[in-house]
Amino acid sequence: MIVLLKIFALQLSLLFAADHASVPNQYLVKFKSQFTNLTIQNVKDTLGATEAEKLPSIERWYRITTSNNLSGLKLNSNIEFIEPNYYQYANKTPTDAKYSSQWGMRNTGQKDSDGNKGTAGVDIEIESVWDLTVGSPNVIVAVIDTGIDFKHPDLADNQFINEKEASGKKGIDDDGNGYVDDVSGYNFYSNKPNATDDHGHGSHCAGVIGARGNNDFGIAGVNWNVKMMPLKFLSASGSGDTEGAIKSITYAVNNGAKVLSNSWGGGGESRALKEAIEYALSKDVLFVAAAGNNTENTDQDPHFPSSYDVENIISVAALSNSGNLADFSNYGVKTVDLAAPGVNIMSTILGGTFEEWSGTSMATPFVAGVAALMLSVNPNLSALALKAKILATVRPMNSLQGKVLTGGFLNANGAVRASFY
Ligand SMILES: [Ca+2]
Ligand SMILES: [Ca+2]
Ligand SMILES: [Ca+2]
Repeated sequence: MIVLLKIFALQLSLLFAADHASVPNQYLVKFKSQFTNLTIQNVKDTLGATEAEKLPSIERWYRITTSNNLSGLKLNSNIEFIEPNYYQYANKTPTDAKYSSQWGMRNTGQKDSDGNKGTAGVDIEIESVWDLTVGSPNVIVAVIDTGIDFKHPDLADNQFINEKEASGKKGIDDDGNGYVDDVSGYNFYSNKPNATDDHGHGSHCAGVIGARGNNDFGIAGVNWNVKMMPLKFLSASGSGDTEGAIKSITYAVNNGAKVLSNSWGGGGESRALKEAIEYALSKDVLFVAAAGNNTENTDQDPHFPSSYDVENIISVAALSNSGNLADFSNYGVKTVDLAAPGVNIMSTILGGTFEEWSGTSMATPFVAGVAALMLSVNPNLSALALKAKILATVRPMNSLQGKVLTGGFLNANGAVRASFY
């Protein structure tokens, strides 16, 4: 438990380093273990504080007021730990200009771009998560798709960079991973390092996972901070082959991704592709897959890769803003695990712009993004633990009963709060 809390504390200090407003002149101080029974006067005298109060239940912690500054207080040899008394914010709402269009994040009953009125509260309940974590640059999510346009200003900050290649020599495989100059993912469609997006689909998915949040621009991703690794195996027209998919999966697994977001499918059943997903399982990597857009029961007519019977696959159906299964979405109580927002989803596309798109493709990165948030608070969670917690914390909906395994849709708040242990 101590280890987890320490990790969490570290995350907070990393994540909020840029915007950590605190109560003026106030600090939270922990005295070293030999100081178990200090009086308030002892505390004030030791720290030059004008005021002090013992914090309840946690040992040797005091909140103090002093005009001494933090770096001066840190020199005091009686102190084990000291931090500013940070302001905390309930239900953090980001400043992004298009946030009010993101019904999947906060559904107030607003209309989507087709004029469909939402049902207030049908969202992934993310705002209370952002109070705990907005993600971590230590978590790598692979987007296996048409590439990602990192020239997009809302995506640029969250690009995965392979530092050894970035600081290495052109034409040399500096990190010895078998790929030359793979600075940021790989393009298995053209067999070259540049995995930028020439379609838009991969960038749209990436925006859901990790568009920079709270930057006054565009949208907020599920993660405001994360590293997204683009694996491009789909062309400018959105098609690719099984070989490219397999190479993308194995590259992502071998190069640090813990979550793979797969908004594609529809090919025939492939033993090789299934074994690539089993390889991901063997390396403890989660495989999130779109259930497909054919309005079919995939228990009867399987859709691949989402219908492969491999434990690390989460298969995702699409939910509308009124809380119904999308009319195009596949379903199946054996082969589809849960639903997530997937109709008229506002996200990043080519040219630095934004559009609302629909599909189980759009639902999938919500789940992949929440898995990344879970890893930001507990990097030790296994792929199967991530899956179990995501499935156990869905919000049940009548409209999803008999349609998906859990009978519910993604609940980020439940999933992340279940991730600390
Ligand atoms: Ca390399
Ligand atoms: Ca190189
Ligand atoms: Ca933004």
